[in-house]
Amino acid sequence: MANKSGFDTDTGRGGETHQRAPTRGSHGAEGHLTTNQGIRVSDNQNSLKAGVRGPTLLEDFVLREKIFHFDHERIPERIVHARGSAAHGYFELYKSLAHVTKADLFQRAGEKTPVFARFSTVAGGAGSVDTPRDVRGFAVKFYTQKGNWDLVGNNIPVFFIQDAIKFPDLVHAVKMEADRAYPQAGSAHDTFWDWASLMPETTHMLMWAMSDRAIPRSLRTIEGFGIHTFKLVNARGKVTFCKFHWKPKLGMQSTLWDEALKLQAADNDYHRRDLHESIVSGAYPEWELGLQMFDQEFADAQPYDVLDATKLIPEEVVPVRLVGRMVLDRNPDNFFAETEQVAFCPANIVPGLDFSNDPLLQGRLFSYLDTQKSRLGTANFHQIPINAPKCPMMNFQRDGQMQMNVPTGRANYEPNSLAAHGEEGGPRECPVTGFVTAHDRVENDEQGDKLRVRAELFADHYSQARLFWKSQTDSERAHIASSFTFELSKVALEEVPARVVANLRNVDEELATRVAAGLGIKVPAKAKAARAPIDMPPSDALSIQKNMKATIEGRTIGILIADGSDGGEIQKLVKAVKSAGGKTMLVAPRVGSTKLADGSTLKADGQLAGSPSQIFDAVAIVLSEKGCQALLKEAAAVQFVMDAFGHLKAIGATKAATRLLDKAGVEADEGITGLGNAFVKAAGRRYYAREPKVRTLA
Ligand code: HDE
Repeated sequence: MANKSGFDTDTGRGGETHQRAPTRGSHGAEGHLTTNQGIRVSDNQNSLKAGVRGPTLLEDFVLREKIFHFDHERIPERIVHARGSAAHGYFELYKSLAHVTKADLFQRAGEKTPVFARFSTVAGGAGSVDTPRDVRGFAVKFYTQKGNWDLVGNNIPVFFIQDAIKFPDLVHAVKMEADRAYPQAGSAHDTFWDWASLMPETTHMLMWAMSDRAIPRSLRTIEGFGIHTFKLVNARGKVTFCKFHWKPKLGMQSTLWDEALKLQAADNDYHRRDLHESIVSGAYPEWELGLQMFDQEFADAQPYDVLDATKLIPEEVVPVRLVGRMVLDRNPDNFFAETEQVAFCPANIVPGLDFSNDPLLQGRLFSYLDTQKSRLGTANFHQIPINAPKCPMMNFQRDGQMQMNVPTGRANYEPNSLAAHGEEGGPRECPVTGFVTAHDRVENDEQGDKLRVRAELFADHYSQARLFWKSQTDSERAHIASSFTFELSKVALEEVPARVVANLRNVDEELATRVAAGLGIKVPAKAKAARAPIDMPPSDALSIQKNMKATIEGRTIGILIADGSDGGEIQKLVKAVKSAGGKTMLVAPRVGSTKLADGSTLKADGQLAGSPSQIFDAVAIVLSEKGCQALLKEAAAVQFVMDAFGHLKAIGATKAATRLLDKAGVEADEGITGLGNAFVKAAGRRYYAREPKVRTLA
């Protein structure tokens, strides 16, 4: 018979209509299950009912508490940068920077400061894919001994706009369109390009966003930038201007557009998984922190304004001094508690650093604190462990929703004389060690007037867009022209593509002509430039391809095998890749068991149908004649090889696999090798020279 919990005491089996899980008190249990009030729960399978088939009772506080909590598990996602992945780690200083900054974390060579870094896309929602064409956020919280410093940057050194007042317009335009709620994570649509085409100040950033920077291979292979000019302040109060850079240890690496599109289908979580798995495997992601330092005299002599976030300072003009490294060596324990609840804020700076008057930065100083109140629901969000400083924190702020601390005593105001009466008096300000705003004179032509204006050099919208274009390789230029063409081909508002091309004519006539030809439109009259662009010397540092590392360190090689493959050959290859710092993944038509040449069986890591070659950096095709014959009939195998070739990857193959390579249209070049060392060496690169053979670019 059924007892009150629906459990058949006679047979030990659940009844037909009220089954219970057979795991009570068994596998992996640790301690007693309780409610949030600490009451032990007797039955976590059945709600309380009036009779076996009767209605559920309102008094079931166990059920109500569980569902109540579940109903409120989500918080508002970030308005921008909603999709993100993060990790813990440390920053290690190479050499003391005491001569330029008194910031505590920059004083002692070799000292490590704990960090939490979150990477993100910008436009998509929290559940969107990892690989759209988009800017990547690069936000780092340094838990220094003198308070938290947040360096909240992107993987592109400039931004779309110059003044914070345009940010809501930018974000509204780029996010999914208001009425139809698509596209969800990309800029290739009417409203973005309508807005951008009317905002010439976006031109430089558009060049970057249309380049391969916006389709990175891995979060581990992106650069990071603080973008704005900041100030370093030393113990004597001397100010040095500074721009922050992060340089990835693995070098930069991007995907191709066709590959990025196919990655969206192959693995929505491609970047998140890559970050997580690399940390699990001990291949810790690493970046070096670099500083570009300059003074007012330098700033005054440049043909651009260092307070304008649409401009960069070429590294060839002010070198990037590498001052330390960041290593991410620990995955979050809980995504929600850490990655979701982390609250970055550019206003979080420590003594020794300061803001510049960049009008975009100034707006950000307000926005982030404000947004946290609406996301995390309380002014006490700094008490959440991931946000709390790791140094002492004392003040007279009290109460508020979700106050987690229990402040003692009566001293919730200052000044007070309670200490004189034997009571706790609380902390006091310190003019010596406290944060002091760096000396700065607010000056403008009309001293003292309140003005809604921009400084003169902000009007130059094209010189640096041209600098970027001139600094790219031919292949990178073809990618940029093709992305403009692709994105604008998705725009239905007729006059918009022409408006973009009219702007591009101020950047480079050839670029404008290529985009117009790609779109099949007439080259329009040049847009009137608010300020005539100038020519700046090209900067190699702006190109990805000129700065790639030929290495398989941190990369993954897909090895396609089938019945009849040679186990010895597979093993040799796996060993060679591993000793060069790479990872391998065996792919076979059946994941369970592949029958090798010697009759033994091998379990693959991935099934061919679900492991297309776009998830790998290079592929090896290890087949016997018989195996090759069988795979000639597998569309996924042909596609595997065809995409690897089309995505300009190295392909190493056994002689017996030749017919499969032929069927996939593979033509010989430097990247097509046998197995062995030649392949391991070739696998560290992409073969951009192959591209004209596989696709027509603008
Ligand atoms: Fe942000 N930005 N932003 N932004 N931003 C946010 O803060 C904002 C800008 C950046 O991983 C929001 O917590 C304004 C530039 C990153 O949690 C919000 C302006 C740069 C992240 C916000 C900018 C960034 C954000 C959304 C123009 C590169 C994700 C939720 C004045 C230097 C941080 C939140 C993370 C997030 C506002 C422009 C980078 C709404 C008003 C420029 C990496 O406060």
